Amino acid sequence: MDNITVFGYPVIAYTPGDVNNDGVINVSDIVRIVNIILSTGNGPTEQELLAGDINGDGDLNVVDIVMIVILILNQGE
Ligand SMILES: [Ca+2]
Ligand SMILES: [Ca+2]
Repeated sequence: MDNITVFGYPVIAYTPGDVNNDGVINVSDIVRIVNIILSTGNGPTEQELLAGDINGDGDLNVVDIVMIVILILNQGE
């Protein structure tokens, strides 16, 4: 088990679902996740992994895409 020491550990700021970290959750974030899953372009940063892994299972896949779509739909009300 890892030490629980947090001092000096870099804190990564992220918003769940806001994968590209532009302040809004929209189709651009979906596109980014799809690109990550398909391994096109640059690999995911730690921030992208944290923001994109909505269900927290440590992986980016279609489940996270579905959950972000739901987030997008719910924020438009
Ligand atoms: Ca975004
Ligand atoms: Ca996930």
